[in-house]
Amino acid sequence: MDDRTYTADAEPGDTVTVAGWVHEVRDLGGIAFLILRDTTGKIQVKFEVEEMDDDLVETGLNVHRESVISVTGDVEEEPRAPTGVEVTPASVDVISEADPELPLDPSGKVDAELSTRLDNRTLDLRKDEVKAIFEIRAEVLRAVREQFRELGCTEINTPKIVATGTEGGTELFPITYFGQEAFMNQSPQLFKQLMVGSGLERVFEIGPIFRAEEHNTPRHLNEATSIDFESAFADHTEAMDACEAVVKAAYEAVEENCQDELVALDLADEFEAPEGDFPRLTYEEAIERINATGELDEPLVWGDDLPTEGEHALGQDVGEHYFITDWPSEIKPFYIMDKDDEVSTGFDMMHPEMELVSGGQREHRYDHLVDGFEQQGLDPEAFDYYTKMFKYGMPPHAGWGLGGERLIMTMLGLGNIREAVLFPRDRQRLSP
Ligand code: ATP
Ligand code: AMO
Repeated sequence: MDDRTYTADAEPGDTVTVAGWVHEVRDLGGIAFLILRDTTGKIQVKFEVEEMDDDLVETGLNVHRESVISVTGDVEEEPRAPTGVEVTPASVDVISEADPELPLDPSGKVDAELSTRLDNRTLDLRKDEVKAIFEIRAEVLRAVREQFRELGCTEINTPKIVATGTEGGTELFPITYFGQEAFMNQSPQLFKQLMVGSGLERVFEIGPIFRAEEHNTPRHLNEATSIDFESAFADHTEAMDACEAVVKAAYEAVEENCQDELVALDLADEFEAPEGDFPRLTYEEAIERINATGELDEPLVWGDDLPTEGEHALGQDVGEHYFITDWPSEIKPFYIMDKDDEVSTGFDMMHPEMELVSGGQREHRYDHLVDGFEQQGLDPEAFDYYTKMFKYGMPPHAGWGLGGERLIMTMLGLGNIREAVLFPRDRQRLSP
């Protein structure tokens, strides 16, 4: 529709054609108002029942909510209208009539369960506060890409159908690949490492990861978006610096460019980009601080993974984003470089509510890498496509993976990670 005007651009004195959804019809007897909504906002359309053509009034007042219509008419100033202007229609065209029985109310006056909302995402995203999440998500990804560019990274895309897993502790989704066993990729881990040995040196990828998590939790998805970084000639501290820069850039971009969306989410007053360096605690300090909170029944000992309640207690104690460094080697994956017999270069970056990032310096020495596979009960032969490249000149390197939805979820204080995905995949949900 070339001749269409967005509602936000309709100025008094203009003759416009506005098109969008019927948000609401209010019939006050002699006068009636139709509120038309498009992606830029809403505009009032006024029907003076006695003075206007009967067909026009009938069309305008009988159209069901959420139908798609276009209205042509003159724009006038009207201080009592929600946006200060209104359209007096010369014609109304019903383009796509909506069923009067809506599965959910896009005006938000009637609350709907999350599952009803996810089943009807198209209608759900007509709400300003839901649309705002995805506008912010897009801004975060834009800002993250820009920050990676400033860090000198090249964007890569790696395969999602693979022959082996990498992340122990979470299950793989098996698929059949021309009669051969294959899996949906859990992480671009091995491929991004292969690339830092290739001459690209510093890479990032934003793409889906697939994890057959058994449980339904508010912070796990079966298909998530991983933001991955990997750099040659870097150690874990440089990887942490890059991680901090990327997370801060995301917050700063939202603060700067998404004020309308923050208002829609009722977050404009409280939203703050993190300032200052993220504290860096060692694993040992972390478990001591968790134990000191007295929140756990059993105190943690060296080698324990941090349980969810422990992460939460520590998050409350620290009160801002922070890193946990110097994890025990035994609970970090085979590809993480050890500092000594017990301690690794692995790190996690935490939001007070949950883990956002895992990373570390990588083992780039062929013999150590192959030994590491064996120690974790993995068959090095199956990973030959990966390990063999470590025989032909692999620089020291480090990197991390950041959960995209967890970043959005924690940034906006969403209670459920599914709020940050258009069409989430979980135990119960395979469509839409
Ligand atoms: P990892 O980082 O170890 O590869 P992950 O990203 O799933 O796995 P988190 O989600 O941060 O790790 O998990 C932290 C803690 O949350 C775990 O130690 C465990 O206690 C708990 N947890 C992890 N997965 C689940 C799950 N599917 N259901 C319930 N609790 C879980
Ligand atoms: P890890 O398994 O810790 O590390 O994953 C990195 C980050 O990805 C997010 N994440 C998830 N988000 C939602 N649902 C899930 N099921 C899910 N699983 C993971 C989390 C997590 O912190 N290869 C390493 C990264 C690296 O070392 O570069 C890895 O995948 O925010």
